[in-house]
Amino acid sequence: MKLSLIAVASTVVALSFAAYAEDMSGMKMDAAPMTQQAPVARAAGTIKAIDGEKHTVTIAHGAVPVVQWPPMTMGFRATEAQLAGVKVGDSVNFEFQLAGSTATLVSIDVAK
Ligand SMILES: [Cu+2]
Repeated sequence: MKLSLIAVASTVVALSFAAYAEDMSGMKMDAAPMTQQAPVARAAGTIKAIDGEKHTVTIAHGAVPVVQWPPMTMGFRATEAQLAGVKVGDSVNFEFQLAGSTATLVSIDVAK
């Protein structure tokens, strides 16, 4: 963890590391360091709602230890193509990236 923090710090030398550390103070300490590209997490769940206007899909998902989530029902940002491939009630396996409190789908597949 320390080594990866040092690696991240060295990539943001153009920025103030003090400000960076301050931004991170509200985050869980064992969460991955925030970089331009958040790590991709995987989860499984059931589609509860689809909003084609807001481009969100509400999924009741299981626990996601990598981001310290218990099972919950929540919205994910999704592309039109991702929304077109699923319907309410589908069991899905999906990948997402978390940026702050916004979770964005990377991929979503209906479980066979
Ligand atoms: Cu969640």
